[in-house]
Amino acid sequence: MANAREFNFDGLVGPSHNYAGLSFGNVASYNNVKSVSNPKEAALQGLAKMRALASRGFAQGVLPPQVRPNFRMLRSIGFTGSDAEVLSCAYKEAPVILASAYSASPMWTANAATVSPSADTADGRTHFTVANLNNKLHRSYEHTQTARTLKAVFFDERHFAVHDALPATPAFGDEGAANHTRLCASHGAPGVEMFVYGRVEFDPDRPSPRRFPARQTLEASQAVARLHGLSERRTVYIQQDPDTIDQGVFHNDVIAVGNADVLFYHQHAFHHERTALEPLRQALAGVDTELRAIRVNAAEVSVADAVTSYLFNSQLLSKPDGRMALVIPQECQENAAVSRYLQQLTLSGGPVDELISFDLRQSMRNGGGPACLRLRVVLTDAEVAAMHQGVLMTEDLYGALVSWVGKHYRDRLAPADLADPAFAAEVQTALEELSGLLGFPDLYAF
Ligand code: SUG
Repeated sequence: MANAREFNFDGLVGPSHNYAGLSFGNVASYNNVKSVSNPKEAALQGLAKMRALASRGFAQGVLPPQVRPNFRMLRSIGFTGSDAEVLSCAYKEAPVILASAYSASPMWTANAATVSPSADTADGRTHFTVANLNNKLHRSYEHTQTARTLKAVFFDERHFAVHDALPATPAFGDEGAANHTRLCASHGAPGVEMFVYGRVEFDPDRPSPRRFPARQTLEASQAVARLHGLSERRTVYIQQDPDTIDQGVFHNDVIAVGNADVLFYHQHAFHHERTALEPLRQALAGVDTELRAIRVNAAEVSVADAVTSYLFNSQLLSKPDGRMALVIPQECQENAAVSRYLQQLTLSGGPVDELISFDLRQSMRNGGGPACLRLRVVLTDAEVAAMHQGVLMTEDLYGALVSWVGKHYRDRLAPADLADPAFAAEVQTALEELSGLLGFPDLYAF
């Protein structure tokens, strides 16, 4: 078994981070519509998390933001003339669509792709399928640049396969790693890949949410497993509880997180909870692993508290001593039920013995917690050596990115600022400089 480590690739928050209420079904996004954002603070909060975890010895990388605004999208729906004219007409006629063209949503890299490490795949390569994110306009065009970025980072086809997004149609709604968890004895060993879906396109008898959309389909999850060459015995599909989606749990990573042999989840995470995890237990038995389940009862933490605190959108990280740290947003400590629960969790003698808390308020106000901000990629030493090195987090890179943010980012962005052509030019200048900084001259197709 090869020596392998889990890397977390966090999305660097882009200069146009704003609150536009674009994600129906995501309570925070909806509640903060049109409030003034602070892109500089957002980027620095994200970088502080990356740096703190890297300095603790957790393997950490960064994925760059995308070009904004998306003029191609705006022109494709009939806005014409100079760039300045496109912006001003879009602002007057369709401000929500303009905000969509400016969204910094690629920061939530848990939605960039689904990743299967080489220990799990038929051809022994690490496979990525870029998520189509077709449920929301502002996320539906991320995949083009995401594929370009992942192909640039994981360019060596002897080790990596980056698949383009699935067909962008409701049957294949795919939100990437936010609905995928890998359980295993250790990161380098063959694992069981658990796909969690919200609905089934071709089975009308299956329950689905009534109020909010289910973004991930079973058909999409199965397609990803096929593309990656996963073994049937080590792949399980579990349905999310539709009532929980209707309470604002728009991705499974808002209600469950797994790491190694531990699954930390809420009582109401899965449909038919009593039997839902049986296939997972059985598949794990096939790799001589027993599931360590940490089930949180609704009486201890309600679904509403889980949604406001983002308790389960935490990162569960293995430490060298075999114990685990839970990386939480500070909102968890501000919620009485959740902070009580967490205190008892760390003292219980179970796998989690440490909490690491971050202020990620800017991202949280759009419904993005610590786990949304990162894409996990398990890599062997040979694979690490074969990837682009410029995205690995070091003190030098951290320092360079902090100065870059300081130079280019605004500390206040209101909806009307999106109509200003000077702002569009500022974003472009910033990204041109960033691609040099990360050692990627052709990262963007401006
Ligand atoms: O897709 N919010 C994102 C949050 C993604 C969270 N990711 C995970 N759970 N893995 C979404 O709903 C809000 C943008 C706005 O409203 O301006 C937004 O896209």
